[in-house]
Amino acid sequence: MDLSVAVQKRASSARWAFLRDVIAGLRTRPKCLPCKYFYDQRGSELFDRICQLDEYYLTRAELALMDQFAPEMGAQIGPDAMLVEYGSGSSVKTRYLLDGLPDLAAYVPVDISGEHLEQTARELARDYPRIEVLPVCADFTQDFALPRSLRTATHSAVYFPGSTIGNFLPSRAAELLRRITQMCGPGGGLLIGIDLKKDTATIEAAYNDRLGVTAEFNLNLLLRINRELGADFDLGQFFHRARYNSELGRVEMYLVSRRAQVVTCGGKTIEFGRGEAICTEYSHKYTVGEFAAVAAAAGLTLHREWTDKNRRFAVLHFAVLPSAVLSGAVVSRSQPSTT
Ligand code: AVJ
Repeated sequence: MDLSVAVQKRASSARWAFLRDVIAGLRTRPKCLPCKYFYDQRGSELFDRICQLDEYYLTRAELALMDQFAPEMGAQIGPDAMLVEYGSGSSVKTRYLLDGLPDLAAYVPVDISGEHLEQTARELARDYPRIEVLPVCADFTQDFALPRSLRTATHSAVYFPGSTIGNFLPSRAAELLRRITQMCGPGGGLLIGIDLKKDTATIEAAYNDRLGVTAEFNLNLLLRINRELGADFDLGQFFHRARYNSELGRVEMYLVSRRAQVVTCGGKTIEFGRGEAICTEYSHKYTVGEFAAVAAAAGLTLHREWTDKNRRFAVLHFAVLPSAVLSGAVVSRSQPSTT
Protein backbone atom coordinates (compact mmCIF):
# COMPACT_ATOMS: atom_id res chain seq x y z
CA MET A 1 0.00 0.00 0.00
CA ASP A 2 1.54 3.34 -0.96
CA LEU A 3 1.76 6.16 1.54
CA SER A 4 -1.06 8.34 0.22
CA VAL A 5 -3.44 5.38 0.30
CA ALA A 6 -2.31 4.59 3.85
CA VAL A 7 -2.87 8.21 4.89
CA GLN A 8 -6.30 8.28 3.26
CA LYS A 9 -7.25 5.02 4.96
CA ARG A 10 -6.21 6.39 8.31
CA ALA A 11 -8.17 9.60 7.68
CA SER A 12 -11.31 7.75 6.65
CA SER A 13 -11.17 5.34 9.59
CA ALA A 14 -10.67 8.33 11.91
CA ARG A 15 -13.73 9.94 10.30
CA TRP A 16 -15.78 6.77 10.86
CA ALA A 17 -14.73 6.64 14.50
CA PHE A 18 -15.70 10.31 14.86
CA LEU A 19 -19.11 9.73 13.26
CA ARG A 20 -19.72 6.61 15.37
CA ASP A 21 -18.80 8.42 18.61
CA VAL A 22 -20.93 11.47 17.74
CA ILE A 23 -24.03 9.45 16.85
CA ALA A 24 -23.59 7.21 19.91
CA GLY A 25 -23.11 10.23 22.18
CA LEU A 26 -26.13 12.08 20.84
CA ARG A 27 -28.30 8.99 21.28
CA THR A 28 -27.33 8.64 24.93
CA ARG A 29 -29.49 10.31 27.60
CA PRO A 30 -28.21 12.76 28.75
CA LYS A 31 -26.51 13.54 25.45
CA CYS A 32 -22.74 13.75 25.48
CA LEU A 33 -19.82 14.20 23.09
CA PRO A 34 -16.20 13.10 23.75
CA CYS A 35 -14.02 16.11 24.54
CA LYS A 36 -11.06 14.75 22.58
CA TYR A 37 -12.82 15.97 19.43
CA PHE A 38 -12.39 19.61 20.48
CA TYR A 39 -8.89 19.55 19.05
CA ASP A 40 -9.11 20.10 15.32
CA GLN A 41 -6.82 22.83 13.96
CA ARG A 42 -9.18 25.63 15.04
CA GLY A 43 -9.90 23.98 18.39
CA SER A 44 -6.20 23.65 19.13
CA GLU A 45 -5.73 27.35 18.33
CA LEU A 46 -8.67 28.32 20.55
CA PHE A 47 -7.27 26.18 23.34
CA ASP A 48 -3.93 27.99 23.06
CA ARG A 49 -5.88 31.26 23.45
CA ILE A 50 -7.68 29.88 26.53
CA CYS A 51 -4.27 29.22 28.07
CA GLN A 52 -3.49 32.95 27.80
CA LEU A 53 -6.74 34.16 29.40
CA ASP A 54 -6.63 36.10 32.68
CA GLU A 55 -9.22 33.78 34.24
CA TYR A 56 -7.55 30.53 33.14
CA TYR A 57 -5.15 30.26 36.08
CA LEU A 58 -4.18 26.64 35.30
CA THR A 59 -1.62 27.31 32.58
CA ARG A 60 0.01 30.23 34.35
CA ALA A 61 0.29 28.32 37.61
CA GLU A 62 1.75 25.27 35.89
CA LEU A 63 4.18 27.32 33.79
CA ALA A 64 5.42 29.08 36.93
CA LEU A 65 6.09 25.68 38.50
CA MET A 66 7.94 24.53 35.40
CA ASP A 67 9.94 27.74 35.28
CA GLN A 68 11.00 27.36 38.89
CA PHE A 69 11.40 23.61 39.29
CA ALA A 70 12.19 22.10 35.87
CA PRO A 71 15.77 21.22 36.90
CA GLU A 72 14.45 19.33 39.94
CA MET A 73 11.88 17.59 37.77
CA GLY A 74 14.56 16.70 35.25
CA ALA A 75 16.66 15.20 38.03
CA GLN A 76 13.71 12.99 39.00
CA ILE A 77 13.33 11.79 35.41
CA GLY A 78 17.06 11.04 35.22
CA PRO A 79 19.47 10.77 32.27
CA ASP A 80 19.06 8.61 29.13
CA ALA A 81 15.26 8.58 29.29
CA MET A 82 12.78 8.47 26.46
CA LEU A 83 10.39 11.27 27.36
CA VAL A 84 6.86 10.56 26.10
CA GLU A 85 4.41 13.44 26.32
CA TYR A 86 0.67 12.78 26.35
CA GLY A 87 -1.43 15.46 24.66
CA SER A 88 1.57 17.56 23.71
CA GLY A 89 -0.37 20.33 21.94
CA SER A 90 2.03 23.21 21.43
CA SER A 91 4.63 21.73 23.86
CA VAL A 92 5.11 25.08 25.60
CA LYS A 93 5.69 23.58 29.07
CA THR A 94 7.92 20.86 27.63
CA ARG A 95 10.53 23.41 26.61
CA TYR A 96 11.29 24.09 30.28
CA LEU A 97 11.81 20.40 30.82
CA LEU A 98 13.93 19.91 27.69
CA ASP A 99 16.12 22.83 28.75
CA GLY A 100 16.86 21.02 32.01
CA LEU A 101 17.32 17.50 30.57
CA PRO A 102 20.68 17.43 28.80
CA ASP A 103 20.90 13.64 28.50
CA LEU A 104 17.54 12.85 26.99
CA ALA A 105 17.59 9.85 24.61
CA ALA A 106 14.54 11.05 22.68
CA TYR A 107 11.41 13.16 22.99
CA VAL A 108 8.14 11.60 21.80
CA PRO A 109 5.21 14.04 21.64
CA VAL A 110 1.89 12.20 21.31
CA ASP A 111 -1.15 14.15 20.17
CA ILE A 112 -4.47 13.55 18.45
CA SER A 113 -4.21 16.74 16.38
CA GLY A 114 -1.93 15.75 13.48
CA GLU A 115 -1.23 19.09 11.81
CA HIS A 116 -0.61 20.83 15.11
CA LEU A 117 1.72 18.01 16.16
CA GLU A 118 3.81 18.10 12.97
CA GLN A 119 4.27 21.83 13.24
CA THR A 120 5.25 21.70 16.91
CA ALA A 121 7.63 18.78 16.31
CA ARG A 122 9.38 20.68 13.50
CA GLU A 123 9.84 23.74 15.70
CA LEU A 124 11.20 21.64 18.58
CA ALA A 125 13.61 19.72 16.34
CA ARG A 126 14.91 23.07 15.07
CA ASP A 127 15.29 24.55 18.56
CA TYR A 128 16.74 21.38 20.17
CA PRO A 129 19.09 19.88 17.56
CA ARG A 130 20.71 17.57 20.15
CA ILE A 131 17.37 15.88 20.96
CA GLU A 132 15.77 13.36 18.63
CA VAL A 133 12.08 14.34 18.27
CA LEU A 134 9.79 11.47 17.27
CA PRO A 135 6.16 12.66 17.02
CA VAL A 136 3.35 10.11 17.24
CA CYS A 137 -0.11 11.09 16.05
CA ALA A 138 -2.34 8.93 18.23
CA ASP A 139 -5.23 8.89 20.64
CA PHE A 140 -3.42 8.03 23.87
CA THR A 141 -6.54 6.39 25.32
CA GLN A 142 -5.90 3.62 22.76
CA ASP A 143 -2.82 1.42 22.41
CA PHE A 144 -0.01 2.93 20.36
CA ALA A 145 3.54 1.80 19.61
CA LEU A 146 6.53 3.74 20.85
CA PRO A 147 8.94 4.65 18.05
CA ARG A 148 12.56 3.47 18.03
CA SER A 149 15.13 6.07 18.96
CA LEU A 150 18.67 6.23 17.56
CA ARG A 151 20.07 6.45 21.07
CA THR A 152 19.14 3.64 23.43
CA ALA A 153 17.03 4.77 26.35
CA THR A 154 17.49 3.14 29.75
CA HIS A 155 13.89 3.92 30.73
CA SER A 156 10.75 5.79 29.68
CA ALA A 157 9.15 8.69 31.46
CA VAL A 158 5.70 9.98 30.65
CA TYR A 159 5.07 13.71 30.87
CA PHE A 160 1.34 14.40 31.15
CA PRO A 161 0.91 18.13 31.81
CA GLY A 162 -2.03 20.49 31.66
CA SER A 163 -4.27 18.51 34.00
CA THR A 164 -5.64 16.71 30.95
CA ILE A 165 -6.05 13.64 33.18
CA GLY A 166 -8.94 15.63 34.71
CA ASN A 167 -11.00 14.95 31.57
CA PHE A 168 -11.32 11.31 32.63
CA LEU A 169 -13.62 9.91 35.25
CA PRO A 170 -11.43 8.77 38.17
CA SER A 171 -12.01 5.11 37.23
CA ARG A 172 -10.92 5.81 33.63
CA ALA A 173 -7.99 7.87 34.88
CA ALA A 174 -6.85 4.85 36.91
CA GLU A 175 -7.03 2.66 33.78
CA LEU A 176 -5.00 5.14 31.77
CA LEU A 177 -2.40 5.39 34.55
CA ARG A 178 -2.17 1.60 34.65
CA ARG A 179 -1.34 1.59 30.94
CA ILE A 180 1.31 4.22 31.58
CA THR A 181 2.79 2.02 34.32
CA GLN A 182 2.95 -0.94 31.93
CA MET A 183 4.40 1.14 29.11
CA CYS A 184 7.14 2.70 31.25
CA GLY A 185 8.18 -0.46 33.02
CA PRO A 186 10.74 -0.70 35.84
CA GLY A 187 12.73 2.47 36.38
CA GLY A 188 10.04 4.46 34.62
CA GLY A 189 8.20 7.44 35.95
CA LEU A 190 5.33 9.85 35.43
CA LEU A 191 5.44 13.63 35.70
CA ILE A 192 1.87 14.89 35.74
CA GLY A 193 0.07 18.21 36.16
CA ILE A 194 -3.08 18.27 38.31
CA ASP A 195 -5.54 21.10 38.88
CA LEU A 196 -6.26 21.22 42.62
CA LYS A 197 -9.61 21.63 44.36
CA LYS A 198 -10.34 25.23 45.30
CA ASP A 199 -13.21 27.69 45.68
CA THR A 200 -16.02 27.47 43.14
CA ALA A 201 -15.78 31.10 41.98
CA THR A 202 -12.15 30.77 40.86
CA ILE A 203 -12.85 27.54 39.01
CA GLU A 204 -16.05 28.72 37.34
CA ALA A 205 -14.41 31.95 36.15
CA ALA A 206 -11.71 29.88 34.42
CA TYR A 207 -14.35 28.14 32.30
CA ASN A 208 -16.56 31.19 31.71
CA ASP A 209 -14.12 33.82 30.51
CA ARG A 210 -15.30 37.35 29.75
CA LEU A 211 -13.97 37.27 26.18
CA GLY A 212 -16.03 34.19 25.41
CA VAL A 213 -13.07 32.16 24.10
CA THR A 214 -14.12 29.07 26.07
CA ALA A 215 -17.65 29.40 24.65
CA GLU A 216 -16.20 29.57 21.15
CA PHE A 217 -13.97 26.57 21.89
CA ASN A 218 -17.01 24.61 23.07
CA LEU A 219 -19.20 25.63 20.10
CA ASN A 220 -16.38 24.86 17.64
CA LEU A 221 -17.13 21.19 18.29
CA LEU A 222 -20.50 21.61 16.53
CA LEU A 223 -18.81 23.50 13.69
CA ARG A 224 -16.38 20.60 13.29
CA ILE A 225 -19.23 18.07 13.27
CA ASN A 226 -20.98 20.14 10.58
CA ARG A 227 -17.86 20.37 8.44
CA GLU A 228 -16.46 16.87 8.82
CA LEU A 229 -19.66 14.87 9.20
CA GLY A 230 -22.03 17.01 7.12
CA ALA A 231 -24.34 17.79 10.04
CA ASP A 232 -26.52 20.91 10.17
CA PHE A 233 -26.16 22.28 13.70
CA ASP A 234 -27.26 25.92 13.85
CA LEU A 235 -24.59 27.41 16.12
CA GLY A 236 -26.81 30.34 17.04
CA GLN A 237 -29.26 27.90 18.60
CA PHE A 238 -26.83 26.51 21.22
CA PHE A 239 -25.00 28.23 24.05
CA HIS A 240 -22.05 27.43 26.31
CA ARG A 241 -22.49 26.52 29.97
CA ALA A 242 -19.84 25.50 32.53
CA ARG A 243 -20.57 24.69 36.18
CA TYR A 244 -18.43 23.38 39.01
CA ASN A 245 -20.01 20.35 40.61
CA SER A 246 -18.31 20.57 44.01
CA GLU A 247 -19.78 17.28 45.20
CA LEU A 248 -18.10 15.36 42.39
CA GLY A 249 -15.15 17.76 42.23
CA ARG A 250 -15.45 18.51 38.55
CA VAL A 251 -16.30 21.20 36.04
CA GLU A 252 -19.09 20.08 33.74
CA MET A 253 -19.24 21.79 30.39
CA TYR A 254 -22.34 21.73 28.22
CA LEU A 255 -23.81 23.01 24.96
CA VAL A 256 -27.43 23.92 25.67
CA SER A 257 -30.18 24.00 23.06
CA ARG A 258 -31.98 27.38 23.01
CA ARG A 259 -35.18 25.82 21.71
CA ALA A 260 -36.77 22.59 20.61
CA GLN A 261 -35.06 21.65 17.33
CA VAL A 262 -34.09 18.81 15.06
CA VAL A 263 -30.55 18.35 13.75
CA THR A 264 -29.39 15.88 11.10
CA CYS A 265 -26.05 14.17 11.30
CA GLY A 266 -24.78 11.23 9.24
CA GLY A 267 -28.30 10.64 7.87
CA LYS A 268 -29.74 10.44 11.39
CA THR A 269 -32.10 12.94 12.98
CA ILE A 270 -31.43 14.08 16.52
CA GLU A 271 -34.13 15.85 18.50
CA PHE A 272 -33.41 18.48 21.12
CA GLY A 273 -35.78 19.85 23.70
CA ARG A 274 -35.61 23.50 24.72
CA GLY A 275 -32.88 23.77 27.38
CA GLU A 276 -31.59 20.27 26.70
CA ALA A 277 -27.83 20.03 27.23
CA ILE A 278 -25.06 18.05 25.55
CA CYS A 279 -22.28 17.33 28.03
CA THR A 280 -19.03 18.05 26.19
CA GLU A 281 -16.41 17.88 28.94
CA TYR A 282 -15.65 17.00 32.54
CA SER A 283 -12.62 18.51 34.17
CA HIS A 284 -11.94 16.81 37.50
CA LYS A 285 -10.11 18.59 40.31
CA TYR A 286 -8.21 16.66 42.96
CA THR A 287 -6.34 17.11 46.20
CA VAL A 288 -2.80 15.74 46.05
CA GLY A 289 -3.86 12.96 48.41
CA GLU A 290 -6.86 11.98 46.30
CA PHE A 291 -4.80 11.83 43.15
CA ALA A 292 -1.96 9.92 44.80
CA ALA A 293 -4.54 7.30 45.85
CA VAL A 294 -5.77 6.90 42.26
CA ALA A 295 -2.17 6.56 41.05
CA ALA A 296 -1.24 4.10 43.81
CA ALA A 297 -3.99 1.77 42.59
CA ALA A 298 -2.29 1.91 39.18
CA GLY A 299 1.11 0.90 40.57
CA LEU A 300 2.60 4.40 40.89
CA THR A 301 4.15 5.81 44.02
CA LEU A 302 4.41 9.55 44.71
CA HIS A 303 8.04 10.71 44.92
CA ARG A 304 7.91 14.48 44.72
CA GLU A 305 5.30 17.22 44.58
CA TRP A 306 5.62 20.83 43.51
CA THR A 307 2.76 23.25 44.21
CA ASP A 308 2.42 27.02 44.01
CA LYS A 309 1.98 29.00 47.22
CA ASN A 310 -1.78 29.41 46.61
CA ARG A 311 -2.04 25.65 46.07
CA ARG A 312 -3.90 26.11 42.82
CA PHE A 313 -2.00 23.55 40.80
CA ALA A 314 0.39 20.66 41.40
CA VAL A 315 3.04 18.91 39.35
CA LEU A 316 3.63 15.43 40.75
CA HIS A 317 6.36 12.90 40.09
CA PHE A 318 5.50 9.23 40.46
CA ALA A 319 7.79 6.22 40.13
CA VAL A 320 6.64 2.87 38.82
CA LEU A 321 6.51 0.38 41.66
CA PRO A 322 8.63 -2.63 40.61
CA SER A 323 5.96 -4.96 41.98
CA ALA A 324 3.34 -3.32 39.71
CA VAL A 325 5.32 -4.33 36.64
CA LEU A 326 6.18 -7.81 37.86
CA SER A 327 2.58 -8.60 38.73
CA GLY A 328 1.62 -7.41 35.22
CA ALA A 329 -1.71 -6.02 36.36
CA VAL A 330 -4.31 -6.60 33.67
CA VAL A 331 -4.65 -3.53 31.48
CA SER A 332 -8.15 -2.96 30.21
CA ARG A 333 -9.03 -0.77 27.30
CA SER A 334 -9.80 2.87 28.19
CA GLN A 335 -12.95 4.30 26.71
CA PRO A 336 -13.03 7.73 25.10
CA SER A 337 -13.02 10.53 27.66
CA THR A 338 -16.09 12.27 29.13
CA THR A 339 -18.29 9.22 29.53
C1 AVJ B 1 -6.91 20.70 28.46
C2 AVJ B 1 -8.43 19.33 29.60
C3 AVJ B 1 -6.89 20.63 30.83
O1 AVJ B 1 -10.10 20.88 31.40
O2 AVJ B 1 -9.17 22.78 31.82
C4 AVJ B 1 -10.17 24.40 29.01
C5 AVJ B 1 -9.63 21.91 28.61
N1 AVJ B 1 -11.81 23.12 28.60
N2 AVJ B 1 -11.29 25.13 29.04
C6 AVJ B 1 -9.37 21.82 31.08
C7 AVJ B 1 -10.51 23.11 28.73
C8 AVJ B 1 -12.28 24.36 28.78
C9 AVJ B 1 -8.67 21.78 29.73
N3 AVJ B 1 -7.75 20.63 29.65
